[in-house]
Amino acid sequence: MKKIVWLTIACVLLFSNQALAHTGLESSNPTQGSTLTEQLSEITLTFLTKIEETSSFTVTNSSGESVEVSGILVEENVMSGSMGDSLDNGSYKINWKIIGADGHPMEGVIDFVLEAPQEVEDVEPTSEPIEEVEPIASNTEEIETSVEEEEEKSSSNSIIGIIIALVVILALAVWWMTRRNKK
Ligand SMILES: [Cu+2]
Repeated sequence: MKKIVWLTIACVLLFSNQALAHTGLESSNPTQGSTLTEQLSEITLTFLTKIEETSSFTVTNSSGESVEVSGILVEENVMSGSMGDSLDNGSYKINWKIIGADGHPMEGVIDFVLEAPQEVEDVEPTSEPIEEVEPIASNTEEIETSVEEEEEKSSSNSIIGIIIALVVILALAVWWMTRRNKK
């Protein structure tokens, strides 16, 4: 921590005659804290100064797993990358790590939430199996695997919702019965 403070002071002293030499994030797409209602195809980070080509970024989902980003490109003060597959709805973090024009390494995080309409039907067949409704009628083995698969998806929310509803109903039933017994 001390090192960073000294480095920052050194940077400010060395480049005080050029106010913009000390790099920081100027703008980004998506912006910090934003909620997207459309699929994200590209991420763009714009910095205050030119950045080193070794600069990079990663994207992680709410479980901390990294999401594929392809073709990260650094051009002057702009760093961009394309999102490989369409993302599931949920919250994400863009973790950027750059070296500015003054050689000062910096990093930061941009949070965003994706709430796009999920294309489930009439989509070209993808490698990802889309069997979210059928397993109810079939055997338990299939249900187990599909539950695992769905854990990462936003549809797990509805399962949690059903479980919560069942627990609430059960609790109410128990409460009602004990109450009745006491009378
Ligand atoms: Cu600096």
